[in-house]
Amino acid sequence: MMKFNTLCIIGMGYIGLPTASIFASHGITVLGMDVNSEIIHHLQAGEVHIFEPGLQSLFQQAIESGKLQVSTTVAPADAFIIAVPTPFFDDKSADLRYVEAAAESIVPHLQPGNLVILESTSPPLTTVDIVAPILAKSGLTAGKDFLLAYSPERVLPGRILEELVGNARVIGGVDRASAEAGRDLYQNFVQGDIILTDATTAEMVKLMENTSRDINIAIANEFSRLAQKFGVDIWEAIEIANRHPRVEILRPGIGVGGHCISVDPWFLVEAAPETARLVRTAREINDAQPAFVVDLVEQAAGGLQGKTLAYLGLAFKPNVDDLRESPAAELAHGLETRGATVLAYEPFKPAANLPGIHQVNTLSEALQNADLIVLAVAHDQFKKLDPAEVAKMTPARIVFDGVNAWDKAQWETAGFQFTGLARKY
Ligand code: SAJ
Repeated sequence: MMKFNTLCIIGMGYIGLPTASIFASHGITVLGMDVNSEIIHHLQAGEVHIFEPGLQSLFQQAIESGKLQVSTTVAPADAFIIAVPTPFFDDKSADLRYVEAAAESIVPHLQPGNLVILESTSPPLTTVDIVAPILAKSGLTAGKDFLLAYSPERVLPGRILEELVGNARVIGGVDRASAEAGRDLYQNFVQGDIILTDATTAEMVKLMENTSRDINIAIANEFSRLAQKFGVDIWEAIEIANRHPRVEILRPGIGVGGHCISVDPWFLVEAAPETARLVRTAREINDAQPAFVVDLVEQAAGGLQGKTLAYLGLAFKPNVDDLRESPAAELAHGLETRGATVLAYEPFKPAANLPGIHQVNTLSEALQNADLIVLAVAHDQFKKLDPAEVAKMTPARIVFDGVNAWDKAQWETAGFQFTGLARKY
């Protein structure tokens, strides 16, 4: 079994930072590196720059124990993990510049026997066709002089720390020794099964997981449009259908966001456009969902021109602070484009500075002059709102629940007209 004493993790974001903190808390000396000096500055001051339950205290302990340090430069280590973002360009092709830059930054430090792991979600063949050749600039060959593997991260934002430890982990090596070395590294903290395979299979597995979820949400969203057309309450229909032992329809909503599910399927479409047809269609359906919901809100409001909306939530899903690819932000834009003044309240990120979106700091600021209340994200604190209390804070008497988080009867009792996504009124 290989022993790793030192580890350098490149990218201190949603994956790299929790991973660095966990490794450090298991006795490994970790250097967390990020090219963004502002992030490193915050971390050096002991402040975690993202919201994830339990992360701030785990990070602090790791720093105080001396096992975790952060820096803007890479340093030699027994193993390197690349955990940088893989966004896409306007044409939906994968933007691998961060992955390439991270691999380049390892080159001067790479020593025989080191292990390099790519965690960033990437199109099939990235590890062997892109990362391995860059690392070869060191004069060392992957699978011969050093070990190289792909290990996708599959944690759910909001539950990252539990899932990092508990989830099954896939490690795909460029050869068997690389996969086994990866297992030896992650075994330091992973309690779930560790499954070894080759690098390209591991890349494909990750994309298949998120793509299948995207497709399942797309059918739920399409059902919501059909239900709207036929005057059926989609939530009632799904509940009944899901009593079938082999049916499990997911939740329709205002769209699909985040940095994973709304991005990853494009990597398959881009790699094989003629073949990945269902994948593309599902993406298009989910991307069009905010526009569909704009029409519903417009109907509920009796026109949007000149209306003021108390708009609750901008995050891409409940109880996270992540606004990347957020359908809630897109819906807000769409409503403004139709002439509404949208006062958006996002408790997890009160000052996100999204272009064109007017954010307010408190719920009451959003509510005080509103004509209509729109629930865009089912944060716990919004779910818990008491309609009778809300009624005292606003002149609005119509609510639109885009995510089926509120109880219709309660809002009606409090004097509101209740509308929502594919609801029967
Ligand atoms: N959503 C719906 N309806 C649903 C479920 C989700 O509209 O029934 C929406 C959410 O509101 C959100 C988007 O889909 O906008 C994605 O949310 P999510 O909770 O399904 O997934 P993510 O993006 O937070 O995390 C996913 C997870 N992948 C799978 O469940 C297959 C996670 O395990 C991955 O680690 C993560 O992507 C990633 O990093 O790839």
